[in-house]
Amino acid sequence: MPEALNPQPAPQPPAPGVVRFYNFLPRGDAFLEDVLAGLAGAQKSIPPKYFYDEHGCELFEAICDLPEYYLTRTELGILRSQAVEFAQFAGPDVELIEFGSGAQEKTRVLVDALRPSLYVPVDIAGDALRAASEKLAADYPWLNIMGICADYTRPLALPEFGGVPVRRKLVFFPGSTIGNFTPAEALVFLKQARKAAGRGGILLIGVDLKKDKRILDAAYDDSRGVTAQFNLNLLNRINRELGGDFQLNRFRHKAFYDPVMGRVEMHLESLYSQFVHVSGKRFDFRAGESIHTEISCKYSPEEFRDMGRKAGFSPERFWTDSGQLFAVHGMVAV
Ligand code: AVJ
Repeated sequence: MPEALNPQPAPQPPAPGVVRFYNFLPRGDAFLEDVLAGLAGAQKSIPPKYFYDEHGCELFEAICDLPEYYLTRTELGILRSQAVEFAQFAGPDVELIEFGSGAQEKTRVLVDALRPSLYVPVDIAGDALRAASEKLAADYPWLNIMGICADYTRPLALPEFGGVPVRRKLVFFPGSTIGNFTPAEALVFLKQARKAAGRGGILLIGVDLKKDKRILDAAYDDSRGVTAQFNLNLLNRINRELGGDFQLNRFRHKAFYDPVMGRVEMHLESLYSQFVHVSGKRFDFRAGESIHTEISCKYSPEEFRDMGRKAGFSPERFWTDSGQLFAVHGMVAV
C-alpha cells in the first residue's frame, strides 16, 4: 500500500457558515489505471467507488427513496429515535468526522443532537461534497465545516484542526458502506477509523444485517430498474471519461445475495460475445461473462462486534429497528 497522504499544516477552521475544502485525491488518473487493471483480470472487476460521478450520485439518491431499498430510511429512523442517547454517549465539544458523507441527510440528525464544534465530511465525490456542505452551512451557520475530498479506501491521515474546542472525536460511517469492503479490507479500514478517532473516540457505524434472500435480492434489483441504471452508469462514465465504447444495451445488471458469503454481489453481465475498447486498449467478453462491480457484505451484530474488537474498539452498544433489518453500532476506541 502507498504511504499515507499527509496533509501539511494544522489548519484553522474558517468562519462559521464558510466551508473550507481540501483535495486529498491522488494525482494522476487512478480511475483509468483501476479500470484497465480491473478489466485485465480473469474475473473482470471495477471498484464501486467509481459509481459516484454526478449522475451516479443522483441515481444513488434515487435508490435511497426506493421502496425496496430499506437501508437508508431504516438507518435514518434508528438515528432519529436514538439521537438523544447518542448525544449523551458522545458528550460536548465533539469533532464529527463522516466518511462517505453523500447528501448529508443523516448528518443533520447528528448535528442537531450533538451540536459538534467541527464537522469534517470526507467523500470521493468532490462536487457533491461541496454542494451538500454548502447547503448544510447555510442551514447551520454556527457550524464549522472542513470538507475533505479523498479516497478513504486508501491510507489517509486526516489533518488535526486547531482553533475550536474538541474533547472527543466521533467517526460516523453510515449507510453500511463498510459492506463494500471484504471482511479483511473492512478490518483495515476500521483500524484506520480507530486511528482517526483517537483513544476514547467514538465510532458510530451503520451496518446492514443478514436477512432473508428475497428482501436483499429486491433491494439490489428493484422493480423500477434504478439500481440497474446506477450499475450501468459506470459504463457511461468510462465511455465519457476514459474514451470507452461500451454499448449499454449489450450488458445487463445482475445482483443477488449469496447467503454463504453473506453478501450481495453486483455484476454487469455481457449479453453477447463482444469486445470493447477503453483508452485504446481492447477487452474481450464471452457471452455471460461479467464485470464484478460491487459487494455489499452483511454482518450479524456479533460478527460486527468481533471485528470492532479486532480493530481496537470496545463495542459498547448497538441499536436496531423493530424489523431487525439494520444495525447502528456505537464503539469506543481503546
Ligand atoms: C452506498 C455502498 C451502502 O451497498 O447498499 C446501493 C450502494 N449499491 N444499491 C450498498 C448500493 C446498490 C450501497 N452503499
